[in-house]
Amino acid sequence: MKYYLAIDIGASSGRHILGHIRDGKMQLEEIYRFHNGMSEKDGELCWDYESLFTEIKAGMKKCSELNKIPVSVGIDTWAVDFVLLDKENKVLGNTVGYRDGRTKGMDQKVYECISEVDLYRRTGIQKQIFNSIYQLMAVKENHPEYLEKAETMLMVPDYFHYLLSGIKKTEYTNATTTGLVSPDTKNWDYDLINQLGYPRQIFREIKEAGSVIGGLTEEIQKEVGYNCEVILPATHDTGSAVLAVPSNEEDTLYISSGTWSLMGIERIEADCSSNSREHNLTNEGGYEYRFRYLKNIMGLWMIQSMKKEIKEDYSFGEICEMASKETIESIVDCNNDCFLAPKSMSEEVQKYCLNTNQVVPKTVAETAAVIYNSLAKCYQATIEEIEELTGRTYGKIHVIGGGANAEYLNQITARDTKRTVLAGPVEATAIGNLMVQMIQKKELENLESARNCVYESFEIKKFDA
Ligand code: LFR
Repeated sequence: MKYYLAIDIGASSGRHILGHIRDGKMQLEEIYRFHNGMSEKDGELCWDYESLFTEIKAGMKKCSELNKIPVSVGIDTWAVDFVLLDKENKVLGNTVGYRDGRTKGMDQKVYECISEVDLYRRTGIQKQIFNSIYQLMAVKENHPEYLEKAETMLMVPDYFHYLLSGIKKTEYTNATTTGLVSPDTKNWDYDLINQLGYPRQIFREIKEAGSVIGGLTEEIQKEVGYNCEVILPATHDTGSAVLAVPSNEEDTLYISSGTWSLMGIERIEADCSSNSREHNLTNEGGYEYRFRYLKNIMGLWMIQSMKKEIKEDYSFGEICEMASKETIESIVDCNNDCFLAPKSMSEEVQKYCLNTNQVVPKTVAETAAVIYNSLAKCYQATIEEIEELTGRTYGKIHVIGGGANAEYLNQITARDTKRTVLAGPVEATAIGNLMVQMIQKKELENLESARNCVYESFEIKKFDA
């Protein structure tokens, strides 16, 4: 049996999933799971990459214990965050995460170098205040010495791949989320980088998803008990997840539902028009240079944050079930920046309802109901925008990722959008990560047959409009 290892790290947890193909179907085995989150350090919201890497190795060791040694391993994480390494390959400064407030006002600093309109025309990346382009501006403003000392900038999964293999490469799909890559050349936009005054030598060679970058270093081999290849998956988690949409139809609409809800379609060409910019749609780079034309919607982060604040230990399933019994009709704008990193999510939702003269939710169930209903409304508005921008119509919505388990949200999404919702697979990100490794190793023929394999292998639930 040939095993492949996907390490998928999301904003709230990470997991090691071993995959193999048996009788034409993909089989998954979750062998390790660990917690993740940002915490405050010196007043900044930071990730803890050291402890994440310890977890990465611990999960890899598990393969030895199980005697299931993978042929290859690939890591995906959320996007936009990076490390700057000095000449000794040490991380410069705090490992600040994208929800930190350091990017406040950095958009204006960027627009002093290039206008917002020109920036979108060149990169096709929607404005999100946390994009790496604005984070780098924050470093330039507050810690210019880090940029002076930096030899390398690596995105988070690239950094972990480097720690595993000793090789520094930048994977394409995640690189595009920096807002510094050209959708035409698929390479760093060095003119833009110069215009912004960022040191161009720190940006490493970009490699396509599916590239083999090497084996494990000797030190790592000793620690985990084996050697295997390191293959770049689509290292941006959304890039991996969207590969696992179980459809080869032309007009396929998806929501990659987890901490964020990423709603959109796949395209061959990027749309960098002003119309597209005004609707704040993005053109993220994908596997085989396809583009994910999508919108970031705040997503289940709102539920996750609320869950952390309450004393009761409800599961996500219970919260969803409780919300389904409520009748409150208040709606918040999920994409309002006030929900990005509030001190208290429940209070922020209440404040929003109060300020907009709507019924204020008081209980956990009511607050969850407001959040779920607001998400469904936002999905409805987003479909309309995408249909208008593409001139196509979409009859179904594929919901993939952890959020595909949220039954009530699936039901109201079908109700509000008047579209059939097809929910699953839940482990889309790990599956997409595995698909790229398996295609590279010729276990699967190509993306089309891999998507057929996903369709055959995993449960997909249908919710009628
Ligand atoms: C989802 C995701 C989104 C990205 C956001 C921040 O996990 O990767 O695609 O916009 O996190 O990195």
